Amino acid sequence: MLENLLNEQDLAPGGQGTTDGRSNLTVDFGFFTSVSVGDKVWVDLDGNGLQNGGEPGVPGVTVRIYNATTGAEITTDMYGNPLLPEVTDANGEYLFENLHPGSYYVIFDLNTVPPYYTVTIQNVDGNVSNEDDSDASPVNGLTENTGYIPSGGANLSLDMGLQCNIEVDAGQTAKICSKNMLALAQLNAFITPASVGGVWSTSGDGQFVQGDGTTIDNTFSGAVFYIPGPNDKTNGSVTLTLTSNPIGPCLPVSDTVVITVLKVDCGAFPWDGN
Ligand SMILES: [Ca+2]
Ligand SMILES: [Ca+2]
Ligand SMILES: [Ca+2]
Ligand SMILES: [Ca+2]
Repeated sequence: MLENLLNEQDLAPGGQGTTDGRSNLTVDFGFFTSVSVGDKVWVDLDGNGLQNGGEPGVPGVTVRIYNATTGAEITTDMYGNPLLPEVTDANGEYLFENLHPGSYYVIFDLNTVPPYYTVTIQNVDGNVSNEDDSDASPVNGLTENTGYIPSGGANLSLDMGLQCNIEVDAGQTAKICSKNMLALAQLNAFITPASVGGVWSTSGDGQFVQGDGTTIDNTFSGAVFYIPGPNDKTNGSVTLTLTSNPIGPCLPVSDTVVITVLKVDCGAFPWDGN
């Protein structure tokens, strides 16, 4: 890489000394001061596409940097040392250092973003130098270009905002007879992504149990049946609520489903509609 640093046209014939007799080490000998590109992945809790107070950083996101002119990924720094992809730190920050002056873009590796996030709105500011807006494409994590960063400069504007994206659906209404258990599978409830997990709760006095019909378990992954309680039978219905687990800065999300509890013993006599 050294040959790239020594810009031949800035050297006198033979490569000795300078053409104008005045020494400008920065230009004449290519001793550029390096430039930097960064610097943040954060949770855009209010979804406005900008970094606001109290919005935390997201660690563990891989970022790669590219030459905006050639489209080539940058894999060595200006000193010829290997330049590895950055991974955002505990504060959600990354920084590529020791780069040649030039124009760059980065690609945030969306495969390294936790599945309960989606990328927030892009470029609400529209200004390439805005250090607080999100520049990443929600489709592929690609940012805009920095524009030319001169020797000694830095562009810390290439950021990506993420929004919590957890969907909870408690499923479809159902009817059960008072002495029967409700098979929760028939509700077709879901939490997306499933890895977030969640818990069931009831407005009544019944219990969630595992597949053995007796072991109490209100987790979404563990509960198989709902057994209506005395009040559920008296009321004739009960509301079940499915709530996602809190994860990172993402708040729990809930949905409800109403279960009709028929005041009949289905096994004893036909239901008369009351
Ligand atoms: Ca925000
Ligand atoms: Ca921008
Ligand atoms: Ca920034
Ligand atoms: Ca920005």
